[in-house]
Amino acid sequence: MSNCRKIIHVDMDCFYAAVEMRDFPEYRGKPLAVGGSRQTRGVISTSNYEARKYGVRSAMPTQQALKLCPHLILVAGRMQVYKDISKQIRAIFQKYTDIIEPLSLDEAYLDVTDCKLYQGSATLIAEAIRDEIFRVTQLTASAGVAPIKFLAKVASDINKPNGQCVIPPEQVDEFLKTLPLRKIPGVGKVTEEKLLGMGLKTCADVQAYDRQTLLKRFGKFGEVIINRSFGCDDRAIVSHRERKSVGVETTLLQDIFTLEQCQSVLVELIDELKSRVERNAPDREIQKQVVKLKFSDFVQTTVEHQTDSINEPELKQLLEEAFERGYGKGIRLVGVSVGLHSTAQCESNVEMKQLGFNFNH
Ligand code: TTP
Ligand code: MG
Repeated sequence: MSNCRKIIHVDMDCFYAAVEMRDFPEYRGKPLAVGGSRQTRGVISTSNYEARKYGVRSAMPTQQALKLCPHLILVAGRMQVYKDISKQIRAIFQKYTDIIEPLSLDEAYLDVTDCKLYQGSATLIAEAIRDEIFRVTQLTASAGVAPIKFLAKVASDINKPNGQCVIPPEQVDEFLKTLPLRKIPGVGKVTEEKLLGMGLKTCADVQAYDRQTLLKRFGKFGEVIINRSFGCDDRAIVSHRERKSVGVETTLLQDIFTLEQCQSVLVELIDELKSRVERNAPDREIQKQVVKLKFSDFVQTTVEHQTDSINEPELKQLLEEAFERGYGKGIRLVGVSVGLHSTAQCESNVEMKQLGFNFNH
């Protein structure tokens, strides 16, 4: 049973909006939203609590938000600032545990089962983390503490903003009894309505319901609903090993022999590299770019330099240097990649020495 785990879910309060209020005092106390403009058919990313009183919510079209709250202050948002704060927060988490699963810029699961600080009290650890987040960022966070992953997430919402809620193992059953099924992650409006149509509102209702009927009606997701309703969620906290590089390479159908041919392959690869970085590491900072060539005799070489962006003219220079190392040999593979800064580096660069490269993908 997973009941001995100690999971904390930390979630910043109205994150983007809170950052804007921190940096622009004139917004404080007034309804504020971060989002795209009405003219560009934008949507709201988030709103502060004053705006939420008017019903302004994340993902709502800006036009509708302005109807609900005509004096709403709308700002475009500053993604880079939010990403930087996200890094500061993660550096704080890392002082307490290595087992961290970020869900978004402002939210993460932490497994503190083995954390020895505060006599191992997850409640005190959560408080310490929230205090430190506030000290470092002047922003408030809320936390949920529970022996089960999804309940930690449910709990972090309960005393928002700037609060926390603890569901100790002995209170899990009691808590589940009244927990609305809508609170189970993945149960949206549509599923909720189907469940209500079957007379099922809370986890206790599902516990008492015929299992087979639920499985027939909802398939695999039915099993998730049943498991969660009984308080089962053995999913581990997935702390991704941090990606240190993003790359793309191609083995050519036939060896090529001229620099110009290599350059045109490189240009295509650069496009693909850009979209891979955009997809797989949008919030990461580039540390260096690397060109790799493999010659017809399978000897390979790499040339790299420090940079903070993907730069085609510079990559062409690196390619030229690598090409010259072949002394006329054919080229069978061209690759290009970027090395990424560690997100944990924050002010100190202690982790940078670990930035190694593995080209044997
Ligand atoms: P959330 O944690 O869902 O929301 P929040 O932090 O703004 O408010 P809460 O106090 O309820 O936690 O999302 C974190 C940030 O992610 C949010 O500030 C903006 C962004 N976001 C979007 O851009 N679009 C969305 O639809 C949602 C839900 C969030
Ligand atoms: Mg949040």
